[in-house]
Amino acid sequence: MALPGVGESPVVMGILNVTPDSFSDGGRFQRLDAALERAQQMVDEGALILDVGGESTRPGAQRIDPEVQIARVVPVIRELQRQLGERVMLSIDTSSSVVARAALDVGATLVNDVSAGRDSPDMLAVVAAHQVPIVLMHMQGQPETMQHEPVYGDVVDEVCAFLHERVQAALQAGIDRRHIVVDPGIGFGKRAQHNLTLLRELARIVALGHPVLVGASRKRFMGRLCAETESEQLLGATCAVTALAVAAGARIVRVHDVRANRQAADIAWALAADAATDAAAG
Ligand code: PMM
Repeated sequence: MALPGVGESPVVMGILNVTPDSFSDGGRFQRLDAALERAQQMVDEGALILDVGGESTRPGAQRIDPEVQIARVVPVIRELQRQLGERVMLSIDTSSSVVARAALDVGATLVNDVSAGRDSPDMLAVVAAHQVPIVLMHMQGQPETMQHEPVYGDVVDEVCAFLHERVQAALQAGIDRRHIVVDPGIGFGKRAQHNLTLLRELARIVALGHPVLVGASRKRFMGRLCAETESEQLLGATCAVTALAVAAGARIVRVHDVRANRQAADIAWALAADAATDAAAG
């Protein structure tokens, strides 16, 4: 399994949070068999990447010791590699290089680091040594406090400059250019207006020249916009963002509800391809 190339259809990354406090899974997938069943379902629904995380990064969440994260994710990734490793990429969602290394050792094939390699000094070197892709995400602050008054001059400029700097750091550490994915970090130290501006101007992030991942699934700012208090009721909002993000050039969408978002991505992709055909013909 490889990352989607230029001109290839967008990829759905299914979220498999193995945390007791995940706001969207409610800790239901803590047990190994339940996690495996959920993973199989997401693959059947069209996920080509599974993102396994043992630490919640929702606003206000406490950091979890690497040992605890490892105890949560390693058995799941080992078994997923055995059962589904031929069909999907297995992503480890962590900013700890210790956890990343443990996950890579049992078969993870991608690292999703919400700190973009800043939390662990050797994260980029670990990823380079394993020759796997990495997602570099923008976040202002830390999950504990990031929603306390986030401030930007021009949010798109600042996110682009940050991602550019982290891409350079990854390249310097020896990570292959084709292995770098960038992510504006929807909801990470951003007000609703910042998230909207980033989504509206996503093309500027796409122009950085790396596949762009968007993770908006069930995020709080959408609940506020749609007057919806339950995160599990945000499927329509999530699909709308998926379609718009794919239309703007996003290559990977990170979601809880794979089937519906797969459909939204497919429609947006088909429309974009149709427009490209029309433009070429006329
Ligand atoms: N969001 C969450 C966790 N990990 N990783 C990336 N790359 N992008 C995101 O937007 C992102 C992430 C928080 O959402 P969750 O608690 O529902 O998993």
